[in-house]
Amino acid sequence: METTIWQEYQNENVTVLGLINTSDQSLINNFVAENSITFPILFDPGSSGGVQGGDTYDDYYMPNDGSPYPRDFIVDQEGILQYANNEIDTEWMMYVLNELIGDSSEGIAGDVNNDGLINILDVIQTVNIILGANPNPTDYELWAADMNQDGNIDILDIVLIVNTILR
Ligand SMILES: [Ca+2]
Ligand SMILES: [Ca+2]
Repeated sequence: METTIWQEYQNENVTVLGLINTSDQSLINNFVAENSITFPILFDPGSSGGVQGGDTYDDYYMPNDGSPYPRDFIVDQEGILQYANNEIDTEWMMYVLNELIGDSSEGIAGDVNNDGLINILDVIQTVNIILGANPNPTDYELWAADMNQDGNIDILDIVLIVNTILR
């Protein structure tokens, strides 16, 4: 969590919060020190003080056959839960995060329909966005169509996509 998620994504407006189900500050301090954690760790009100229970723990409880591994959740920009797991799966977490932040490494600028090729279909998709024929373009489509990354999708981007095709 520290290295794979927090170190990699903190500059992508991703916030990592730990929530430990104890109100015992020394337990939290030990955990932070032992694991070299730099993201914020909150404690769970309602815990009796040992590592058990707590208001948030109870609200988000997911059975996991007694595994000591904690639960991981990803909440999107709208406050909607997009991921919940009671086993560690950083690959899956990275996939979800990349989808949410529209990580450019997941696609090619100009490949608006995300089929791995830049061709006339992408020009058509971009024209559709400009003309409003695609009234709800996805974050990925908006990113891929904005070839010059100026925040607008317009004829300049079409020219750049066509240039890429003709190159
Ligand atoms: Ca394409
Ligand atoms: Ca543009």
